[in-house]
Amino acid sequence: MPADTRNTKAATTEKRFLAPFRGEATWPPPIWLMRQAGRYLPEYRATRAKAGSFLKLCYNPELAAEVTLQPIRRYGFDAAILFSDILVVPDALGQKLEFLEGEGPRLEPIREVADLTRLDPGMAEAKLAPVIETVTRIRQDLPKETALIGFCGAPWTVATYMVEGQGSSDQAKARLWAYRDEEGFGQLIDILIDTSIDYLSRQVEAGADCLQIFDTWAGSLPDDEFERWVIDPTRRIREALRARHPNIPVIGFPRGAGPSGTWYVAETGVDGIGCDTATPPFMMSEAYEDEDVVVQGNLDPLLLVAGGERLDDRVDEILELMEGQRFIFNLGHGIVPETPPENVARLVERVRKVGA
Ligand code: 1CP
Repeated sequence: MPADTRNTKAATTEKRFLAPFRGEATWPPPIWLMRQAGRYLPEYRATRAKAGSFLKLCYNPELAAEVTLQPIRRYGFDAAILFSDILVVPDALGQKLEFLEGEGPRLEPIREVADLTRLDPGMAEAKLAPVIETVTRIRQDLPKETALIGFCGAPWTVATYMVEGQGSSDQAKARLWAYRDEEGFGQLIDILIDTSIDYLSRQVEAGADCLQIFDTWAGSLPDDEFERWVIDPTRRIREALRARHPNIPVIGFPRGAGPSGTWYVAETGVDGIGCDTATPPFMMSEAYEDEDVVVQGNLDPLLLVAGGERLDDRVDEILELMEGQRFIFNLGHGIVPETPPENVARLVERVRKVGA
């Protein structure tokens, strides 16, 4: 669809993706997908093989920029997301990270306050320099109508990997440390808050237009702990970024937060709320109406594997539900490697057809 047939409000902003953050319910909604660069794309697999390993790919500015741009070339999403991983932050702090083929990340666990001496926050800026260089390169090569999203993991979620030493289903070791030694665990969270503020600021200075904070394991905490380890750190990051870069919107993704999502939005001051797959329709369309926030979400990534009419029907339902609101179409979690690339094309085409 040529740009001049889009609604006039959208045409007033150069990057359609940013329109909802300026108060415009632009339609069709902007679209990007979490993990839009990844193993489901053959060109990603080829570039990753060239890099040698996933982590080497993350630290190679030329190749990381290339995989960031691949889904933009293929699908013309309204936003690109920096190709990296939330776990480069612990790696940069000095906690050795590896990705085992087919198994996921492994870190030398940090289990108590004494282990924090193994971290060296002073090293982080230099170690993350290649990621910032990636942002600079993406910015140079990205079409000017495409926004660039920078990101980091939220302190709570990153801490769960640092404490477990790998992914886990219940984040029990981090939760237990936080109960047994709130002050000590708080020191780890403080290090992550400070490092994340600097890291995100530098992504903005290198060209990011928007930031997303991934709190994948926000849903494992009861309310007091949710406030202490999810809301409070995110609010501190949000406030510090506002002071440094007042016009850069921040999207929070507190996966699994359920009804606490509205509390999270009200207290953290995020500009956008990423809704997970389980967020019910009434919450998507009504719960955030009184908050000054852009809603993003929440198609089930498995519908993108299934494809066909089930996919089409659900896409239509989400679009009908959210029409007239400040909305960004996305998945409720990341694309899975089994996704047929043609189903992604089908989704993008269907979203772009509404209101055309
Ligand atoms: O084999 C491969 O090529 C590695 C697969 C992969 C990819 C493509 C991993 C390993 N990370 C990524 C990229 C990635 N990770 C991005 C890139 C931008 C994008 O296209 O979206 C982003 C934003 C992330 C963020 C990330 N990493 C999160 C938060 C979001 C989420 O998915 O919940 C988390 C929890 C991670 C950790 C991680 N990285 C990779 C794996 C397999 C995991 C999960 C580990 C586990 O819990 O078991």
